[in-house]
Amino acid sequence: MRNRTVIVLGADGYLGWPQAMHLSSQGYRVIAVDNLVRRRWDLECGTSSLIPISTMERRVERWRELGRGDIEWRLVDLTDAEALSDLIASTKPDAVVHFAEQRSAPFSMVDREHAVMTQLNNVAGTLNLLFALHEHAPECHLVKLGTMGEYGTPNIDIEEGFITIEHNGRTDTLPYPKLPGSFYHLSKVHDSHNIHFTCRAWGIAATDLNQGVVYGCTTPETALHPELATRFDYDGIWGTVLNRFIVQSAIGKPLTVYGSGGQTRGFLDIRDTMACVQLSIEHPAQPGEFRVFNQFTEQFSVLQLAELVRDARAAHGGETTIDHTPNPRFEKDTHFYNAKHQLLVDLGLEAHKLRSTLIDSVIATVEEHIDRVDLSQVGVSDVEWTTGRSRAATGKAQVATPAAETVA
Ligand code: NAD
Ligand code: USQ
Repeated sequence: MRNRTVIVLGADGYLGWPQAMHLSSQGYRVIAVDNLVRRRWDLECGTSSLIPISTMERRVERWRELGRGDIEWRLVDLTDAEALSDLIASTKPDAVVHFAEQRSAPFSMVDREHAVMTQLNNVAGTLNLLFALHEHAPECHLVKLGTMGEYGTPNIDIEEGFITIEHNGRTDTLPYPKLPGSFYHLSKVHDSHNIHFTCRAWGIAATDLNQGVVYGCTTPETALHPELATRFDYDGIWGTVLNRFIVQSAIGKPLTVYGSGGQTRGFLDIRDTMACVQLSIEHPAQPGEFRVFNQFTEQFSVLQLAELVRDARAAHGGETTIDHTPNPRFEKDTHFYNAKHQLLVDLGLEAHKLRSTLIDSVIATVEEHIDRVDLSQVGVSDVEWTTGRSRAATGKAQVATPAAETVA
């Protein structure tokens, strides 16, 4: 499988950049693609990565200077169908790893404009990709990042993509029912349906990785040089829960547990994201196959995570308080949760389990960049799920769309 061409879409992002380096280290020819819109969304939200991040040009240059190989950088917007089609036609990839979406649930819930932009960007970008693959690289394996949040929190076990149902004496295996909790999570459900359809109708080979919440910021490749670092978000829009709790704890602020903290989710270490994507590429789906893997390694409730962070801090003499704040989201406060996650293990995944040493090392990274923490971004997110206003109603600035000029 090595020496083959892999396109990483969304390669300027938290996961895309380390994934591009990881695959390059494994001997793949890597083409790193992004439209840099995330850097513009940061400007719009007044947010920024805690860890300074270099431009894509600088990153790939540093990678080359360190003798690690060539990562080919291309500025392409997935909503530009022609540019995307040209990219696929000219590179004929063996695999495409698709991270390039608007991935924040709170951002998608700000108002009508953010909801529409999220779904246009994500659903249309993925559709453009499916058409480009069908036309120019029909053998290519699509590895698409979905999300565990597609399933919601049903009161039965969550299977990996499909469930066998017996109904009125007949039996069938069908896509597992979806009950997502934001317009962002809904965009992933729409993607899954579109991908599944093109597998059946056109013979596309696809793996949908329903990933849980990712934590951590260090991989063997990001650790090589500060200019190879990946972004680390901690604010109320982009920061995921464990990363946020660790930053809050490092700066002595209370941990913002929404509600009772009984919301249970699947989690994984960023190094396991790298491994799962590699395993998926190395064991590709067959033509016409729509394969779904649940990509997480452990389940935790939000309160359990807060307690883990508090205890890790206490082991070093630090004190952390846990605040139960009203939940700005619309989600079940406590619920049954048992999601299967066996298929990637069967392919060879050896999970990094969450340990206090990992929490310690992220706290150390935060302390290194403590001057960059914006205290106004650390607290409870100010996006309320039930508001559902339009920009005109809120009087806020225009949402940045992918088609506008990009920022380096
Ligand atoms: P991120 O925002 O850091 O990176 C996404 C990248 O995609 C950005 O660099 C952005 O500029 C780019 N992008 C967005 N729209 C684009 C377009 N139209 N054309 C080209 N590039 C575009 O997000 P991330 O945390 O790295 O997440 C990557 C993927 O993994 C997303 O699809 C997300 O839904 C999924 N995922 C993330 C997590 C997590 O915890 N971070 C968990 C589960 C799933
Ligand atoms: N939460 C808190 N306090 C906080 C922040 C979050 O209690 O300060 C809670 C939320 O209410 C939620 C849980 O923590 O119940 C997870 O929230 P999150 O912001 O970490 O994760 P989420 O919004 O679901 O989105 C993130 C990524 C998204 C990915 C998803 C995986 O941003 O791209 O798809 O994790 S999953 O949750 O499995 O769908």
